[in-house]
Amino acid sequence: MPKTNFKCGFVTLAGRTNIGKSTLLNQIMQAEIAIATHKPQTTRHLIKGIYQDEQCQIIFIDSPGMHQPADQLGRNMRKAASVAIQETDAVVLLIDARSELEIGEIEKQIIDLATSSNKDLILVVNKIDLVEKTRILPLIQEYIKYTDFKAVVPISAKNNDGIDLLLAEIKDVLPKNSPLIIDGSYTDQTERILAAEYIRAEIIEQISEEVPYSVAIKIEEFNEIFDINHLRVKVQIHATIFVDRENHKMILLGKKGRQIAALGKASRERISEMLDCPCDLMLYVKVRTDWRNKYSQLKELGYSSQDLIL
Ligand SMILES: Nc1nc2c(ncn2[C@@H]2O[C@H](COP(=O)(O)OP(=O)(O)OP(=O)(O)O)[C@@H](O)[C@H]2O)c(=O)[nH]1
Ligand SMILES: [Mg+2]
Repeated sequence: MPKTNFKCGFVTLAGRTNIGKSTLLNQIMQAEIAIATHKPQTTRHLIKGIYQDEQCQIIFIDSPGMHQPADQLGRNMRKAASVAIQETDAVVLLIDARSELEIGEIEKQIIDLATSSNKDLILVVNKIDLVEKTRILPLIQEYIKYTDFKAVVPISAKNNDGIDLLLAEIKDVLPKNSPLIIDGSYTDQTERILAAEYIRAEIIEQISEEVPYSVAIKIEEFNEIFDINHLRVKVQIHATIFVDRENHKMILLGKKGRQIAALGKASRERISEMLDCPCDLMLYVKVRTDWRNKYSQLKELGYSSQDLIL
């Protein structure tokens, strides 16, 4: 059945790190498909969220925040973000409502990359809950002096404010197309990936300083147990947390293993809720020196530039 006026396309959420891209994606999808935390460089790979209504299908791509990379992992993350801007139909550039009244270097790079690849650009001023309304217009004026935006939308991703308007503006710029994804899925994030990401989110939230940046999670086992009616009654997960220094391992384990126990408990609750069934979670911690700069280890942990993009 051809849907002549149906619209469908790819939309990349771009912006500096910690600006609220993943929070916005989760809010649109009404599900935690991308972990969002108060610390920068949370998102490491491209994450698809597929929004669909009567008139359109929007394939959102949440990308790692643009930042100056400090290691090979960072360079791969930046490459993934650049590809996501170049290979999409439209780019939503998120900026912080609290920014100085000038365009930041990172924002310029994103705008230039999007315009040189002929992408439609939508400007989103996020975190408007944190500022006086009078601050927003002068900031927008700086941006529209620099380039043409198809639309400008102030939002609070956290408070779900302005998001309907943003969706309407996105629909406007999408090409006419039949739905590209027809299997009814709403994300490309599997339960295994989400389980690993929820463990990483707990580490980011519970542990301070640089430890979360040195962490990679590998799901070693994911065993589903079914009853005689084929209903899933339990999932047993074994996961290894890799760190790149011995003292980071000590911090993760904590005194008398208290820290790892707390991480296990919180992660298990979060994962059980996502799986909608009880789960047993075993966590192991291993040291792999400088894994963030070693190609073979980045590949094994799913962080080669190819893995981040696909
Ligand atoms: N007050 C307020 N906080 C927000 C808003 N949107 C996001 N945040 C907070 O900003 C922080 C970063 O949010 P993320 O969604 O992880 O940001 P991100 O752009 O995905 O960050 P990276 O993945 O590191 O690039 C979190 O603590 C969010 O709760 C908002 O509209 N208002
Ligand atoms: Mg993110």
